[in-house]
Amino acid sequence: MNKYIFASSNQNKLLEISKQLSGITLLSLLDVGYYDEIIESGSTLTENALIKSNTIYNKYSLPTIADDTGLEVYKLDGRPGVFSARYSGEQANASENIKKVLHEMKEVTDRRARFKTVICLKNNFQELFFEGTVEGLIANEKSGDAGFGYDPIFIPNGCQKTFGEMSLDEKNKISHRSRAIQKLVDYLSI
Ligand code: ITT
Repeated sequence: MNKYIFASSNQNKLLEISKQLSGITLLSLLDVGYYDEIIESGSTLTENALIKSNTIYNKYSLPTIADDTGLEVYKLDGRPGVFSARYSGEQANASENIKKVLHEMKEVTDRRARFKTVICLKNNFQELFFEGTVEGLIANEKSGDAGFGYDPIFIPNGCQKTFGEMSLDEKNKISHRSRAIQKLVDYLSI
């Protein structure tokens, strides 16, 4: 009964949330044999999280959890935000996206930014959303190769190093995603 699908093709996300969600059976898209791309056509993180969870729920009729995350840089008016995955182009990879942010931030002294995660839980009677954020700064250059995505350029407030220089456990103690997932854990009482 306690089976949920995690509607993400990002294995790093799965790795990050697995421990916190050890009270349920979490199936990945690989586990259920879903290999198609889900088009994230929403204009907000919430809309995209809903698109992902609806797509998978409608196919498998199992409770589904989806995650949409963005990096919001204050001086870039909240960009890359909902466009984080394809910031430097449709097929962009993490290092190209990082390069673009660092370039845009070259002369900028106010380096405040935050990560935001919206988790959507979709089951047969409801859609619920759980949000988590972490505030920090954009580093002057990349540092560390742990984590994924924009981790090497994000220094959370109160820390002297980037997420890219942290172990999984260190990142999970303070991350946007772990905060959002904790709200889900509390809701599910698991
Ligand atoms: P799914 O949609 O399949 O879940 P995705 O990697 O496309 O996987 P998002 O759309 O939520 O997920 O991610 C938007 C971008 O933000 C993408 O480039 C990620 O690499 C990056 N990102 C997401 N979470 C991150 C995190 O915790 N640390 C650093 N970068 C992150």
